[in-house]
Amino acid sequence: MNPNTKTEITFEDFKAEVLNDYKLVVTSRECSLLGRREVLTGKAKFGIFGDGKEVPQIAWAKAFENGDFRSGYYRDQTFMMAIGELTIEQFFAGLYANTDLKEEPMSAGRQMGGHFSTHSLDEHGHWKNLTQQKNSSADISPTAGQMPRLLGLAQASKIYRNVNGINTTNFSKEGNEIAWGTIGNASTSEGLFFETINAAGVLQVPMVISIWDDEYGISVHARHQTTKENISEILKGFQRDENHKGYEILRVDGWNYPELIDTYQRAAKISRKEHVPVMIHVQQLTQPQGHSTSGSHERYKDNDRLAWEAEYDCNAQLRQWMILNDIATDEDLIAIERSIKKTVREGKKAAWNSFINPIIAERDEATYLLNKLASSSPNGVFIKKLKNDLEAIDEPLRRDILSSTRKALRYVVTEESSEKTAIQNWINNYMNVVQPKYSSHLHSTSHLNALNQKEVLPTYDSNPKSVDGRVILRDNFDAIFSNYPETLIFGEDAGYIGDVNQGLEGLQEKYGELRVSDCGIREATIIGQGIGMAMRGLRPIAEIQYLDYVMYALQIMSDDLATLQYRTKGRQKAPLIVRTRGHRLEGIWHSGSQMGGILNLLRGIHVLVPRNMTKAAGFYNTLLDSDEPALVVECLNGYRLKEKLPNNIGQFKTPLGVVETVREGDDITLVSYGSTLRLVEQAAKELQEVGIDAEIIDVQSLLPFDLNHDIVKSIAKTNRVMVIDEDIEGGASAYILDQIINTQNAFQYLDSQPKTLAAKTHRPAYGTDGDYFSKPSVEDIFESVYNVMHELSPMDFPKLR
Ligand SMILES: Cc1ncc(C[n+]2csc(CCOP(=O)(O)OP(=O)(O)O)c2C)c(N)n1
Ligand SMILES: [Mg+2]
Repeated sequence: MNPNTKTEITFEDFKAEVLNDYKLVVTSRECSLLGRREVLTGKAKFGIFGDGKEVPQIAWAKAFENGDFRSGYYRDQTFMMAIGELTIEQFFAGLYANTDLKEEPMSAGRQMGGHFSTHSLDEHGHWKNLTQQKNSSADISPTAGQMPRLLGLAQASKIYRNVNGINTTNFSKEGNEIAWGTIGNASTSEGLFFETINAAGVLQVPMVISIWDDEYGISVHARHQTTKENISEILKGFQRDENHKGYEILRVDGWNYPELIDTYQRAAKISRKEHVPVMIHVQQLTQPQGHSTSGSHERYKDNDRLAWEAEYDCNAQLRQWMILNDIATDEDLIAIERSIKKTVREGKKAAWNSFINPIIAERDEATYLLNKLASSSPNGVFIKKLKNDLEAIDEPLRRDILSSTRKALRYVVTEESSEKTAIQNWINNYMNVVQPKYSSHLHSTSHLNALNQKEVLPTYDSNPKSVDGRVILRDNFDAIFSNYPETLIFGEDAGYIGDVNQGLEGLQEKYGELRVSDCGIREATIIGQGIGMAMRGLRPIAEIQYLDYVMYALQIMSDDLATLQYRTKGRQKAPLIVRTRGHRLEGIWHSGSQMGGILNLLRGIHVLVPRNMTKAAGFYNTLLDSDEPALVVECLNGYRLKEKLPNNIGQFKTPLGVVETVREGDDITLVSYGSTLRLVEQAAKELQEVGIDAEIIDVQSLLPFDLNHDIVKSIAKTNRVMVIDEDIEGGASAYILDQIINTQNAFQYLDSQPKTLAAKTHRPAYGTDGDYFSKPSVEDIFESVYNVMHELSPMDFPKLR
């Protein structure tokens, strides 16, 4: 029976299909075997392959339809081949790290082989029609890191099926798409796995998770990984029944071809139609070549296990089954295997040539120029040696080319010649061309890049109402939800009560539980929901209740969200907005301001720190008209502070990477942001009373940072700078100072030592005094600034204490 058309097929057709499947699994295996050799002979650096997992992936591919999404890991090469998204040449191009996206469409060589993806965006960054292609979200290496996003990919189908008014053309056909996950047995030990499994059971989304169980995680056996050594056994409680929603849990042996096909068809039917999550525990899989090219499995598997693995190798079992069922003879299969060996070898060769030939051409340019330089220089012998050494490299890399040419310049440093100019120009040009191959696309390069969004100022009636800051946010979210049907917000307490600070008050009632929703306490998968849904065209706003708890989600934001554009060279995006609130309030876990850690880990995500709710609302409006991810940190102590109510709610936009001078002065530039800014403003007033005229700059946007270099312009006037921040020393203040000194080159203007004033190294203590003795106070700021002036002019500013 053809599962798609439900029509009967002839035995001949059936045979042809099985033979095709066999060809594919043999091709995939041959790639793995040859891939390992390429690493061992030094042509590639590292290899991790899909051998031993081929047959289940064939069954899975048969159930995978256009519009569906994969979120998996490095064992899935056979599946990618089966859905037509990975050729032999591309497999090897990945292994060699070919930087040409046409040759290596997974990541243009940025990720090690075995990290798969498809293109959701065209070369201009515009969405392709995802319903007409088979989709794979881009893999990451951290085990179970594929799980949080899987949840969001599945939830998108639920939103598309049930929320009216969204333009679904490119993304969904009535929410019929399944998000298919894969994970290794050992990686199910990760918290992210359990968190995702629970959340998908609660949310009831069309997610099918396959667990490839080979009993090992590198060398560590299941007895050290999983209670009862059996993940589906211990997850039995998730099984749905007549009275309770839950999972459909299926088990199948990974070498049993007909049962695998049946299992995957059943799983797809349940999940696609009913939006029920399904777990398929695929047992008895093997690793014919061990875990990766880093070592051999003979070190940790005994002879019995190795013999069992040889017998139950899924490809060998399929082969035997085909012979037993008269689908092919041994001779037929030997012929097929031979011919595939040859095809794979040829594909490998072609991939190597298209990797190495452009580099050899580049090397030839370099040796030509080196040769000319050598003939024109008194130091020619040394340059000649560099040239000869470079020429002698059989498989040159770009590093070799640059290393030789850059070193050559040292020999001619005192000379002037056209040959020298030629090679200087060549190196500069070469670096301009080559560096982006490794560094481009950290951010969106489409016309929707957030930096293209122009500022729109809030406007006010002549007598504006003064309201609590949270009212401005609430009214602005209201405008957002009514203007953009594809937006949705979710988080702990974000639904029914409208968030802990009432910034979403009444909005669930107005826009429904799917768009304004409560979540379990599970920050990593809240972010995962956002990543997955954003990858399928929705505009999620994921709320993390407090900045302190971003820590739980920081790993997935850093590893997955922040790297997505970069690791796909701009072919996937997740314009997720993460909303949180932080900075000083109370105690160790409600007044954290770990901005230094965030800045270090989230390059690729915009990090915005508005000082009030009007600014924050403006950032949301900017971000929704752009296609990039961002973290917005609202001031936890600002929701009840009064702000003027703008009359263009939903329209005004705060630009990214633009600072604001909130007070002008001549003596010193004070740079700060967020809640601390209010203290700096107060200190500036008091400093004025003793004759110190401070200029205050609100950074507002930490990433990107002051793109117009306005801070250095201020320092050119005041000749002094202090950065004030409630993060610890060496945290965000060090980052800001580095930007000012190194990027903005402020050193030349400084007449006093540049200073930072930060919080104490310990976490902030509870209570008003705890705050006073933990974070910079108005007096601390006053005295620090005063001391700068004292050092400058002790007569005018005598010692305070
Ligand atoms: C968070 C994290 N920890 C450790 C590793 C190193 N590592 C890579 S694969 C692996 C074992 C995974 O085993 P399993 O999930 O069973 O998948 P298999 O390789 O057996 O298919 C480990 C420990 C990693 N990539 N990420
Ligand atoms: Mg395993």
